[in-house]
Amino acid sequence: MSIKAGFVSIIGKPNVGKSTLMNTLIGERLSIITNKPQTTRKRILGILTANDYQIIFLDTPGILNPEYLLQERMLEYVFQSVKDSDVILVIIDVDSDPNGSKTFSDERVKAVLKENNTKKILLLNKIDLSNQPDIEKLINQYSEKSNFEKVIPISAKEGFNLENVIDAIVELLPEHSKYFPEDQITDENERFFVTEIIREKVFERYREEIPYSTEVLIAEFKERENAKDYISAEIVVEKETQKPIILGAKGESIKKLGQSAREEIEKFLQREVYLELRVKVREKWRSNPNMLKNFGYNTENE
Ligand SMILES: Nc1nc2c(ncn2[C@@H]2O[C@H](COP(=O)(O)OP(=O)(O)O)[C@@H](O)[C@H]2O)c(=O)[nH]1
Ligand SMILES: [Mg+2]
Repeated sequence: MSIKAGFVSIIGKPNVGKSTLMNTLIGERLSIITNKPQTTRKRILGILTANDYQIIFLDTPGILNPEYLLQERMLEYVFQSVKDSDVILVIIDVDSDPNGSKTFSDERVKAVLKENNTKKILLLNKIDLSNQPDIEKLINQYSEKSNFEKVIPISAKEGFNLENVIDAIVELLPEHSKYFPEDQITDENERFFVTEIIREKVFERYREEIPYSTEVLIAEFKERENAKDYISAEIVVEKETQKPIILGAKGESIKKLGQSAREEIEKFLQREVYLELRVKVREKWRSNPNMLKNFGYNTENE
């Protein structure tokens, strides 16, 4: 039997539902999802294996104009993913822009796709929030003038029409043996997902600049005999003034953060853990090349 396999990047502006789509397709919460833009910072891999195909999805950070070095690194992940792909899924959010035209003419998205001959599929997401005539208009509009192989309306959140997305991808993939073992769903380790879960809770709990100024590092991750796993994580912020905000009055905020993160981590790891959180200040880490490197924001040419 011939097998098709390949890499498929998911790209689009912030908040259109890229991470939701990958998680729904893989059936695991690999990528963090919030109602705030720019939560995904690196590219996250999700592997979907069936008898006759293997699709390796690359969830990427939202495309925007970088304002600091971290965002430049994030954009580099998008370019790299697109370069490595056999198929590109471009997502737009039909709810935030019923005309669609403005969303897609976004210069940044165009720049990423420019001079790229990879086959592309356009996904019109969040159709659960839109009405039928609007969606049909959009489909017609894009089918006519674009160079997409297919235009597919979906709801990533509700799982609507995703079989069609899979079929369309498989059709475009090259014949190739599987890249990963059948039971593997990602390439990152438990530590990475623990930091992502804590970051997600930071996004849910704090406002404005705080989540964007925060990085999470694992200081210690110990499996213990006759005791729960011990995880000690550092919440790194950019300024002294952000520290008391994370802590909250009498440490109430960080305590709640720790509780909700621990519950989610336990669900993900399917075992109980003891989670300790500390706050550290690393002045302007988002603009510091060395710190970014230490925090794992590597670029391909380093
Ligand atoms: N109603 C609805 N909301 C969605 C859908 N897909 C994603 N969302 C929501 O849109 C927000 C952004 O989703 P996320 O996956 O983090 O977007 P990303 O920034 O592109 O990765 C979250 O609040 C999601 O719950 C959808 O199909 N329908
Ligand atoms: Mg995302």
